[in-house]
Amino acid sequence: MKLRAIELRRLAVPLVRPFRTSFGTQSERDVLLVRVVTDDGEGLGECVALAEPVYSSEYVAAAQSVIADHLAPRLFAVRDLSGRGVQPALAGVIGHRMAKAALETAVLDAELRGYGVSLARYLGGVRDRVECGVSIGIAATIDALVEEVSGYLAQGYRRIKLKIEPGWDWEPVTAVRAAFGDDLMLQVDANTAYDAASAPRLRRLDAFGLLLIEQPFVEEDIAGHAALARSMSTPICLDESIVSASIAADAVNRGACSIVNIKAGRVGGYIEAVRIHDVCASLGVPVWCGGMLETGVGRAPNLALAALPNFKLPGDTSASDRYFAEDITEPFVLHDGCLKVPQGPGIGVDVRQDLVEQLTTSVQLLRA
Ligand code: NPG
Repeated sequence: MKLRAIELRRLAVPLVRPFRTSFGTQSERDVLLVRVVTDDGEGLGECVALAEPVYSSEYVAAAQSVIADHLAPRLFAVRDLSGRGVQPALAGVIGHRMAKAALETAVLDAELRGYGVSLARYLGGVRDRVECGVSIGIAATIDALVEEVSGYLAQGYRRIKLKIEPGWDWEPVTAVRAAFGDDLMLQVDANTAYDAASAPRLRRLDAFGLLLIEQPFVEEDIAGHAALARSMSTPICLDESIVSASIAADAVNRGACSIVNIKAGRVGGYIEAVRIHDVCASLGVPVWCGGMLETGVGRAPNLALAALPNFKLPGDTSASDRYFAEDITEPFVLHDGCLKVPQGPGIGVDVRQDLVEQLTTSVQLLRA
């Protein structure tokens, strides 16, 4: 395939409810859609970078800028481009994995649409529906949290993830266990909000039989996570720390985690995500699919990834209505706690162009 043009489109998509984590509150999604135009057809990807560099160093304006100035020219220079060729072509640029992932997804989408093959099949998916959990932000009060959890359980979500931070950990977990019992699949996510001094507080969470505690410490602190893992019965799961398959293998081998959250955006794309899946499978470490409040364009490939065999725990792959009043694709709807894996060619979804136009805040066109 020869790449002819790339369209970078920013959308402002309101969230149905603000999402508060240890690093701030999101009430609108600043979405960057990447559309590639090739001589064999078009493809689409969504960049998961947030508006501000608070989850990682990437943010959406920087992703747009690095694509326009540094990544696009490298892809335009490739004579015969394929999805698998994107990561090697961009290897000279350090980092910027979310920007690279969006490009790789769009190129894969174009390529697979040409073959008539779904991304799920291409990546090695083995199931046609995946079990879904839901990630619940820090609430204003314990009562509001319990009500929110109750609403999602009524919809059928199979597991609950609570965002925690110092001062919002023991109490919300106690309240949710008291309200919904010990059988509820429950896990917590700290988004790096703790340090070694707070380890005793984290160890108290062992009383609750949680599925896992996600990313308690800062991303670089593999040794700290290993020490914490040795001192707690709750499994440690890493998210922000795991940016490649080699780091995943290293973290597991050093005992820093026994479960891995995979987000294709965080690791530079779906090809690297599959490598992480595979290395974790070979080490006996289960994985699950994270989320970054994606629209349907980003949700569809996440579901394709989550169809792989070592995705053993429900993901943060919630239905469209958990995030948006109206999704920019056909909505993903929960059936019996599961979402269907798209089976159409490429990412398997198309955008509602009228709605996309309404939500668009800017469009930038790059040409070969
Ligand atoms: O359901 O897509 C989702 C969100 C899941 O909690 C979630 N994501 O750190 O994993 C994370 C977190 C996050 C995403 C936090 C975006 C803040 C913004």
